Amino acid sequence: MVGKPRLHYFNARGRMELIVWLLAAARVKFEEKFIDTPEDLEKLKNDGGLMSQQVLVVEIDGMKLVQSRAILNYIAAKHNLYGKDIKERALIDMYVEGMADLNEVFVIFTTNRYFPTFEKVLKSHRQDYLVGNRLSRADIHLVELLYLVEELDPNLLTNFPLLKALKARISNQPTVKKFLQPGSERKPPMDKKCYEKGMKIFHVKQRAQAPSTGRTDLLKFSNSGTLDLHVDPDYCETN
Ligand SMILES: N[C@@H](CCC(=O)N[C@@H](CS)C(=O)NCC(=O)O)C(=O)O
Repeated sequence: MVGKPRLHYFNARGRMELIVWLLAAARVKFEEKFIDTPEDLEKLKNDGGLMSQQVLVVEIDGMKLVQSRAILNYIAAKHNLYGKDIKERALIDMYVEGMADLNEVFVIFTTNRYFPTFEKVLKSHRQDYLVGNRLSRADIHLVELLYLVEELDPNLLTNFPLLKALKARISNQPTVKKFLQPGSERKPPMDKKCYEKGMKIFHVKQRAQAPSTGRTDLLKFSNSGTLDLHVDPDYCETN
């Protein structure tokens, strides 16, 4: 019998968070092996199986998969969260790619360009989900982002009633509801301590200048030490 998927990453949201959301929504139990030190990362690299010496890694169904998008595709296809045919899949891919863009840009851009787009999609068909009137990875991805954006500013969804309704609907699905309870594998926003630990593990150099499209220039810590915006995974610029 094939065991539970095993997720290797450091103990933070980063690139793994969406995979964790998707597995939880699909009611899949999994194990997490956290990379806590630079030595843990070295060990993973030396064990082989890392295509380009980068993590994350997910051991699943006898495979060692890397590349977060490939992993998300696999999980979505396996658990029926990827549309009923290739046309629905194309729509899901289109939305998911939009959401990936959305992850890379500033909040103001997000609310001005992308939120109206998804609000319009929901308005156009008046269905409960983005595609095919049933839950797909696109809904999970969008709701994860809505939570993230609301952490930054609870008012950002004010003008998007259908997005808010989607968020409430998905959050009420039993699997997601459970995942949103304290004590689940869902990670908290990154704080300064966690950020610095990640920098150390991945030998990341802080960029003096924020990239024009990245979110790193918004990496400000509040007095409580909480990050105002989560770290753009592409921020990992190694020595
Ligand atoms: N496209 C890859 C990117 C993976 C990636 O950039 N991983 C970073 C951590 S966030 C890493 O492994 N950095 C260490 C290194 O490059 O040596 C994915 O989506 O999984």
